[in-house]
Amino acid sequence: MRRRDLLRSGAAGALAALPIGRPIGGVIAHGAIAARPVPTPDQLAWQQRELAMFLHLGVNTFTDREWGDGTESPAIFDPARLDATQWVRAARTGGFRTVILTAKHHDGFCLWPSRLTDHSVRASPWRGGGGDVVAELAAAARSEGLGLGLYLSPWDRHAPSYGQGERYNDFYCGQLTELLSGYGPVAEVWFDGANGEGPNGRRQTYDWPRIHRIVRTLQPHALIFSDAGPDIRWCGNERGEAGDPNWCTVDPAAVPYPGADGPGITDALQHGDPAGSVWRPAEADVSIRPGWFWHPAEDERVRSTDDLLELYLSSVGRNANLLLNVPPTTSGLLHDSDVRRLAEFGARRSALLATDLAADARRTGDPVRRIMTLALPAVRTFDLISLGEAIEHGQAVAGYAVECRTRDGWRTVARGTTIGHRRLQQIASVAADRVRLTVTAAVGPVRLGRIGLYYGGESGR
Ligand code: FUL
Repeated sequence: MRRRDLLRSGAAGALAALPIGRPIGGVIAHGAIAARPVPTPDQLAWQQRELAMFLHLGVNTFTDREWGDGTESPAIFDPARLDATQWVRAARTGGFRTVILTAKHHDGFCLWPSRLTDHSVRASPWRGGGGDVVAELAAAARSEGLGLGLYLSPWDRHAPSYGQGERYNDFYCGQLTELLSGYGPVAEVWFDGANGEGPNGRRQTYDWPRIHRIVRTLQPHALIFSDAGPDIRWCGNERGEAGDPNWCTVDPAAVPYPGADGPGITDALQHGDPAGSVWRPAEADVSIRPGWFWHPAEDERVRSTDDLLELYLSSVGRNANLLLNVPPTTSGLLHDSDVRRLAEFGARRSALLATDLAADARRTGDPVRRIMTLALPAVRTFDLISLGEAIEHGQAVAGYAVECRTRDGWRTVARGTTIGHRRLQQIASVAADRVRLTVTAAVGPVRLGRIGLYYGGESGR
């Protein structure tokens, strides 16, 4: 049954009343509840990384467009000052742990010298035709300790074989093989759902099982992103907003293939499904500017630091990862404004989360009543609560409340739905010496992680 049906059919009460695991001699008894999905070690590590940076670069950078039509000449591609180390350092300073490059966008132009097409950097004036953006980024990411991700658009508006079934699938799988075998470890492979017409007006049916097999064989630790997973799902919008609630579990039938359209799909991507049979956490992608590619007219429209913090709260703070796009300019460098903004974002986020006011609290738990109490050594003022579940055991919390003991007695300061890896909840500033978290609804055994309390004041907003 889908989540919406659960709620509509009145089964929500049953959901809330589901028993949770009770410790009996150190063992969690799950009663009649079937085993719930848990992340693989790679999915868990991915979710703990929280932040990735997207890099959209290609012929569009030079035509000032968002989608090329495949007729662009490689002669226009010349990012003469390209410095992947600058990109990676800017990402690291902002706290990003992975960089994901558009190795090929919908226009079909390849940022690596693919042996399968002439439509690549090899035909461009950049580095005299001897350059390879993927190689430069892979080397920079490795030396700065960041993961590498690659976006290879299935939709190719240049390839003559596009729309010709097997012929294009062979071509696409060949390109994927080049990328996954030539550049060391790849952490994430990003499959966009766009499936438009090719140069001959025909559409292509992608061979997803074959594509996935290639990734699994060549890069067994790489996670596959697409609307339909299988490892990471799209959050359902390009605004960087995860749903609330947001489950890491999904019903795999809800979004059967990338780019699937129809009623309920956005909802399924946004919220996941508490009854879902597979673990498929959400990634929230959004750009630091209005467009994905660099446009000079948008240099004044780089998101503010406040805005980036809001994005962090609406993605990572809602149990999703944030994939923030920062596009290189025609020079091949990130624009100064973007670099500055990334650094400010990193500094503001670190300052906000630097002091956990609950670090020295005495914690007492009542797992049977699903309550955890923090006794602070003194009255403390905070306005941000960080909650987490130990998701290696799955995700179970469907509702919670946070109460605080203030000068005027106990009062509820926050209520919410899912927690998952992380739930960051801003509240009106409160001064309290006791904090109580109560899980009000759960769909399985609850394993709470740490509770953190922070104070951002004006700067945390
Ligand atoms: C979309 C694409 O069409 C955009 O150009 C961009 O690459 C975005 C991340 O995905 O579907």
